[in-house]
Order: sequence, then structure tokens, then C-alpha cells
Amino acid sequence: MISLRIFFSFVIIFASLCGSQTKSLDGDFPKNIIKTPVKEQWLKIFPFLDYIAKQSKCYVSEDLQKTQSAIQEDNQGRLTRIESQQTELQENLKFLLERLKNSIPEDFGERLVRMEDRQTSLQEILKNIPSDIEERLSRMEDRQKSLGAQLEARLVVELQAIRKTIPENFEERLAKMEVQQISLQDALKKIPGDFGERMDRLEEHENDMQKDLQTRMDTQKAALEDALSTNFTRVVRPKFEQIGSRLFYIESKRIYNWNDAVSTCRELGGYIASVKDKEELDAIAEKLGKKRYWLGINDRASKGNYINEASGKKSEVLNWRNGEPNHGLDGENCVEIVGGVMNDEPCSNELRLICQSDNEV
Ligand SMILES: [Ca+2]
Repeated sequence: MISLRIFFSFVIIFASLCGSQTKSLDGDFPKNIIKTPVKEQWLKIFPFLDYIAKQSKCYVSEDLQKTQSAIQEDNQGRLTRIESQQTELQENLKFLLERLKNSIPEDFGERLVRMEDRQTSLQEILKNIPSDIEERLSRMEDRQKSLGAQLEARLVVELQAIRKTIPENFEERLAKMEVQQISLQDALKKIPGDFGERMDRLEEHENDMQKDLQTRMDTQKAALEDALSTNFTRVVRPKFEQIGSRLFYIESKRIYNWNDAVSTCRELGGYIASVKDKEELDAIAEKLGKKRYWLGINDRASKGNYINEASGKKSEVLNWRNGEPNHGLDGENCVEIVGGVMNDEPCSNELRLICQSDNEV
């Protein structure tokens, strides 16, 4: 029993030495222990302890070496991986730098400078614009006022000149005709009565001459009227243009209700337009496109009885759109034209307008 106890005691001591003080098993045994007689027993026990240690496979040094070499191998592997990652990163960085370098144009600096110069000059221009525009507008307004005044003055003078010219021309021609007639009558009186045949011929000749004179007078009168009409239109209605056989003004920018459209055309020297025939309707429609315009046609006095505003005559050309006139809304008594066809529309709506120069239609 005692030997068993001693054995187990040694085992416990040895185990504790193996766990925490491994170095003492591989090193020299302490001298102070060897010197004491009691502890000389230890020397006898050592081989046994060594045997137990070997049996227990408590090879501390070997284990430590193995652990160290494993750690070294692991560290080496990690270092290798880190190195390869570093190499890869360096190559990627190099590649990116190359790409960046290639993507920047060679003349980048110069272009930047040019752009800065342009920007500066644009800013200068922008600064100058507002004051310049105001001055120009002001000058244009002044010129326009002065031109308007000049035009008015010229108009008055020209009209006075025309009034003076017409009667003088006519009086002159009438006087000449009277003189010729008198001289012819005198000549006729001098011719003896037995020259009836000659008288007949003379009468015929006189008639021919009169007819000829009348024709020439009519032609010249018509030419004069045409010239007057053209001048009058050019001076009084400069905005009107020839469409077909008549003059029209198309207001495509501003919109008016129907009553205002009527008064606006009067202010422009014309009348809100109606349509003479289908040919004229097509010619006007071609000018208007798809926009909506008032015509001078309405049935306000009697439903369905459409009257031209300018002449007061019944409208001859009513090219209705399918389903129109529908008298759909309250006050749909005024006629608009859209894309060549007509529609009855509330007169209070605001549309573009067309004026005609005459009030015959
Ligand atoms: Ca309608």
C-alpha cells in the first residue's frame, strides 16, 4: 500500500511538472536536491520517472518543435500569399495608371486654357447684351415713330395730289372732245345737203371716233383706278396680301373674341372675311394650315340663317365639317375655319382672325 501511495504521489508530481514546468525534465536536476541524503532517493527514481514520461508520450520538446515548425510553415504560407496579393495589387495599380494616362488627351492642358479663354469672352458678351438690346430697341422705336409720322404726311400729300390730278385730266379730255365735236359739227354744216352719202360716212366716222375715244377713255380710267387702288392698298392696308382675286389680312399671332375680331379688321381698314367661292376657300385654307380662325359669318339673328358680316348678304360658301353646325353650346353662332372646313363656335371664344379689304362678299 505504501509503495502504491508513493507511486501515485510521484505520478501526480510528475504530471504537474509535465503540465507547467516541462523544462525541468530536459534540464539538469537541481544540485541542492541531489546533495540532501533524503532526496538521494530522487536519483533512483529518475530513470523510473523518465520511463513514465516516455510511456506517457510527454515529449514536450518534440511537441514544441513540431508546433514551432507548423507555425513557421503557416506563417511562410501566409507571407507567400500576402506577397502574391501585393504583386497582383501592384500590377492592377500599374494597369489603372496606364489607362488613366492614355485616357487624358495630350493637349489637355492647352484645351483647358482655350476653354477658359472662351468662357471669359462669353461672360463678357453676356454682360454687354442687356444694355445693348435696350439701346437698340429704343432706337428702333424712335425710328418707327418717325417713319410712321413720315408715312402719314406722305399719305396726306399723295391723296391731295391724286384728288387734284383726276379732275384736271378729265376736264382737259372733256374740253378736247367738246372742241372736236364742235369742229365736226361746223364741218358738217358747211357740207351741202346733196352730199348725203358723204354725210352718212362722216356720221359713221364720227361715231367710230367717239366709240374709239370712249374706249380709250375707259381703258385709261380703269388703269388709273387700278393704280389708285394699288397705291391706296399699299399705303392704307400695307398688311393685306393678294389671295386669289381679293386682298386679305391673316392675323396668326394674336387671338380675339368674334366681336373684337370684327372691330380689329375695321381698324385695319378692312372687314372680317367671308368666302366668295370654293376656289377662294381652298386658297385661304392653304395659307392657314391647321390653326383656328374666325370668319365673318354668323347666325346670331336667326338660327341656321348664316349671314356675311361685311356685306350683310347670305353666305354662299359653307363648307361644314362632318356633324356641324351642331349648335352644341349656348352661343355657338359664329363660324370658324379649321383645316379648310367650318364649325359653329361660341362667339365669346378667342381665335385668330382673317380680314378682307372689301365689303362685296
Ligand atoms: Ca359646333
